[in-house]
Amino acid sequence: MATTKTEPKPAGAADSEIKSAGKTYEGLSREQLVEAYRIIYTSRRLDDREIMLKRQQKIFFQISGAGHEAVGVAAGFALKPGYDWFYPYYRDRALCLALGATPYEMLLQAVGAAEDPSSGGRQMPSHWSYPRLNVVTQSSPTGTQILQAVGCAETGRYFAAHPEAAKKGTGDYRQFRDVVFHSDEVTYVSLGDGTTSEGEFWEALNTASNRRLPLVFVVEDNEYAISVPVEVQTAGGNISRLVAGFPYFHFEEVDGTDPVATYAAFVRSVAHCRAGDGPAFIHAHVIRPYSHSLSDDERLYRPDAERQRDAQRDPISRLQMFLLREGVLEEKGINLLEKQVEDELQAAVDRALEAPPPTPDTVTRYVYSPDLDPTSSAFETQPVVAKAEAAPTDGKKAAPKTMADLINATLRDEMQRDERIVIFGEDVADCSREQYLRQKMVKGKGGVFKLTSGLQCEFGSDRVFNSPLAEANIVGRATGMATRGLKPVVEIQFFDYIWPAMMQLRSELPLIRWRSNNGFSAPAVVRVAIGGYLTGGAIYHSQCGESVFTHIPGLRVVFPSNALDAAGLLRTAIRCDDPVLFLEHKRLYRETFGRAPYPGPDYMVPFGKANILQPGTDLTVITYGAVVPRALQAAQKLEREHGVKAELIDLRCLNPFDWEAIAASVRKTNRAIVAYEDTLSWGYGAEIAARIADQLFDHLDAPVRRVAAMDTFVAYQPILENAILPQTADLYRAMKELAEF
Ligand SMILES: Cc1ncc(C[n+]2csc(CCOP(=O)(O)OP(=O)(O)O)c2C)c(N)n1
Ligand SMILES: [Mg+2]
Repeated sequence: MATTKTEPKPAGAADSEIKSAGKTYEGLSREQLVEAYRIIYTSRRLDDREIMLKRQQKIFFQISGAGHEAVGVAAGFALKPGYDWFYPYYRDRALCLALGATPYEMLLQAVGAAEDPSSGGRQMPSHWSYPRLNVVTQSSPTGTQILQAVGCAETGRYFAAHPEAAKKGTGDYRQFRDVVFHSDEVTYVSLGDGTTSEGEFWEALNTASNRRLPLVFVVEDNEYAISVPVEVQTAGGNISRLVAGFPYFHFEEVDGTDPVATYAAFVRSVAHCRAGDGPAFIHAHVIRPYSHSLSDDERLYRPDAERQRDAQRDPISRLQMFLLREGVLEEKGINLLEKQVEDELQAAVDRALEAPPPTPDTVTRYVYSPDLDPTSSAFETQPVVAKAEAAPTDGKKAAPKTMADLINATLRDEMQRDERIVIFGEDVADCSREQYLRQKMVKGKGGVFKLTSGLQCEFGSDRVFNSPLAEANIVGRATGMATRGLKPVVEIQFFDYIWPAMMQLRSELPLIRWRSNNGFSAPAVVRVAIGGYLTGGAIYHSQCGESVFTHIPGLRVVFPSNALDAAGLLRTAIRCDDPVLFLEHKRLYRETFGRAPYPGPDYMVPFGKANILQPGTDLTVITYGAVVPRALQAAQKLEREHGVKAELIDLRCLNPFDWEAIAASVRKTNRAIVAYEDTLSWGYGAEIAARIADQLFDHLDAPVRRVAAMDTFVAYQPILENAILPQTADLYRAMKELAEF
């Protein structure tokens, strides 16, 4: 940042520049000030160009960074592209330009070109993603980037403490995940004033503070969220006042239309973060000289007088005046610079308009990893049962393990094998107050179902730890971590409480790869305890709802019914390169059904391969999860009593699912039932039934039936619970009727 007198004089520099060469402005040299003006001006004029293109219907959307440019330039100068990490929002055009993105690259996104480096024509303009600069793919839901930035900041710290973990591994996702980190790296995240109303913002502040993360929060306060003014969003109208109580923060409140003052605020904030003292919060007061976007007309809710008042603080005219006043540039120099920018932009627009669009045959590319296919035979291994367990010397066979045991063992084995795995969630640690464990005062908890028991004690508190009671926090941070090469295996305590994380699960985690055109990816594992049949679980500890998640492209959804499958599928989930929702039925955790000996540390089951639990010829039952043992009982009774042989298919994996196995079976039996625990209507079975009707119509001798829960909630009283959830008797009845049809 230091000025050197030997640097060439910028084009059009004033003569007085020679006299004051070497003078700096809060550390910014005169050359940097000229550069700042070039970027700010480029940013604004690029917005103007896009607005024109939109009006000519040559691009399809526009949202500007107008009025916010000085903040972007200040941040870009204070931070290092390709070294620090960036979670900007749509107004950060000037930041991205300052970091090294080009106007041409931005225009490629505006026209939706195949070569658009941010998304390959998949996202709207101003949804920044530049892997080479460490600018991480951004989306449209306001505020989802903030918790991911927390995870990103945590990752840099983790790798600094575990440098070995950053090395490439073999036989799993690590082959395709190069890790770069710096022990003093800083993460930048920005948002608008309106977005401070999102709960995830507060969750992020809390964790950043609690963990003293090197994370700079930047609130770009233009006093409006579309038409809603700041005093409606923020109690008292000033966000700085509300956040002031968070410990370890460095706080700045600054006029964000003044690049020099804003730069100084960034320099102090970044120094605080780099030194490891904690996060920083910069509240930058900016203006919004244009409407929210081209779909908005601000004259409907802002009077002229207010807009004129804002215009007085326009960062372009302010910096222009400053340069003239300080003698950095004369009018001639400014005109020359502006002309250069206009010429460059014209050339960039002309080129971008010629750029070919993506072809429709590419649309499914990068929904999942192109590198590692979890359905492939690479993920198919045989169980290796230790001799001592199979044929012990004392003659007594070791007791087979429960699903809970084998999930715990798989987590342990994988953590041993892969130092990039971190586990967090509510209550998953043995004991957050480590001293109690050290002094052997307590045994430790390790999860409300004890699935993570002993892992903190074995692998340390930076690899297994409790999260706050906030599900978006868990999934958002995991997404940020996975984007940078860690393998978070997080736990949602009850499926019933997954919904606060829904925005992250629906719109972020599974989309990172597709929306960035494979620029980034986030192969995290989210383990969730799901399901009913608990006798007293009631509404809020018994829910299913898996079809909500199988409806999300990009997310693998797994639902094992027995201990061995749980171990094999969880290992595949951890080693694969896609995000996975791993559903664990609470009722099956310790069930006698489906116990198995420990299958060894490399046992894997590929995704999308069903298990034919029982072969049959008369009808096909397609099911999964806790309905599997119930369907098995019903099928056995039916065979005993009526000689009907039902073929029982345990899907094991719901997305992808094993259509081949279903089709082969229905072609043989000509009758099909889809049985699942979730409510009947619009459930997982609807898709399977529709496909059978659509593609196997000629093979059917009877209508496709479904057996599922009633379309209501699971009640507390066991009499009601039994009536609501599908029971063995219901399955038996349906199977018998179908066989007789
Ligand atoms: C979760 C969510 N809700 C609503 C929207 C629609 N929306 C887009 S931008 C915006 C206003 C954002 O205001 P602010 O955070 O102040 O940022 P600014 O646009 O003013 O820079 C809204 C409501 C959205 N994108 N995401
Ligand atoms: Mg705003």
